[in-house]
Amino acid sequence: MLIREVTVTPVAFRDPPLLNAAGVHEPWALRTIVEVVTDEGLTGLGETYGDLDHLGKVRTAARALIGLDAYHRNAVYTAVAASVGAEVVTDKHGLTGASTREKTVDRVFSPFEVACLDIQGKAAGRPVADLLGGKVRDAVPYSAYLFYKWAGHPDGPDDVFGAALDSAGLVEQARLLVDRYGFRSIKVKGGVLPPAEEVEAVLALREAFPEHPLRLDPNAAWSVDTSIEVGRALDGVLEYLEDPADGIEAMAAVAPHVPMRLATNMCVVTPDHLPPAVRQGAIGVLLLDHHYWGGLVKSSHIATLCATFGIELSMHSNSHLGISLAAMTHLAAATPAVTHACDTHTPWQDGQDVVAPGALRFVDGAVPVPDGPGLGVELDRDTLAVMNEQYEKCGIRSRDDTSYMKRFHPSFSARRPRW
Ligand code: GKR
Ligand code: MG
Repeated sequence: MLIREVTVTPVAFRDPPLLNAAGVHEPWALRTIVEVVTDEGLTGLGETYGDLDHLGKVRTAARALIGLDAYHRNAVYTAVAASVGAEVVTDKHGLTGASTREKTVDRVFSPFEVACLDIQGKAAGRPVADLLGGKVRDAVPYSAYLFYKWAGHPDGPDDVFGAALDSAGLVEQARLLVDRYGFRSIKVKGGVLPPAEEVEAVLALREAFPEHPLRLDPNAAWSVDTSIEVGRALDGVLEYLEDPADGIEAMAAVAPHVPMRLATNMCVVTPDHLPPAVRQGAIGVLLLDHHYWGGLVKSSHIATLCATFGIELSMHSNSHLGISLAAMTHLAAATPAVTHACDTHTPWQDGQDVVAPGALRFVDGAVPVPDGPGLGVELDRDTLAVMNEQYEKCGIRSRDDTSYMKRFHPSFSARRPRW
């Protein structure tokens, strides 16, 4: 099953002004859609980041894959690694931690690996979850991912979600997402307001949603002392506290002094980070993300490794489209150790998608695993063309929440720790 053609298409879709420790989301979010076509006429889909440096690497790697066998993950990885070279690509926003060469290669490899698995599944007439060991759950629970946000982008109209700039706003936003999607757990993106106000918001959510597990993620905006103070103030309230402080050492300094597990998608983001994190007891939950952990198979191996060391698993997300949601769902469905509801930004896309409608839906806050062959989703080519045109016109080439925030609040600083 030889790879005959690879198409790489950057896309842009509307994104609301979601606030975080790095700044605020720009009006357009970027992604890259990968299509791998084989000599037998099967097409596999993958989705990855849209930042220009990364896109360049994905395009170069695509050319290196022609003629390889879609079943030969190792050969595909080797070809991607050779095409990436020694350069290390880091995100401007810094919300997924430091980069290394391995993480750079893993990020470029991921969409091709997913596309090859999609092809293998289509060839076998089996869903991708079957290629990962078979599903252990029929539907994957996701969390309502709350953000403080402005009512709309300063240069545009208000969006359908409205503003959320205090506890009452967040509770209202939670109601909207829980009513619309049926989510059964809630995540708050913190690191935006002074920690005492974020504690108050979490307590307000606890009162409004007494049964929903809650988690708070300030993206390392706090010092060790602040992290301990917040952790203690939320004793018995949080399922886990995500990335309160910056880096393995700081997390290890916080962990023994707070009552809940610490989770991360920032201080452990590549295999090199696991040994020191385990040795120092820095984390109790890892948020997997196949987009930077080298695809679905490697993520599933990392999950097994984490379980060995008593580290629980959840899943991280950035703004994404349906190919990623399908891949995340197959991975979580086939990974028994993922015991926490996964994160997704899907609601914030408000229906925009490159995937044809019907294959993905939320039922009681969970996405039923698509049971068609491969990922079980198909491209909507008209929407792909529209989103590619949006990319060409939008002028954004790399996600830069900090510069966008500074246009409106010049004194804003994304320094860590901020509090
Ligand atoms: O979309 O603003 C965002 C999030 O802050 C995202 O970029 C983070 O990487 O969701 C992520 C997280 O859990 O840290
Ligand atoms: Mg996080």
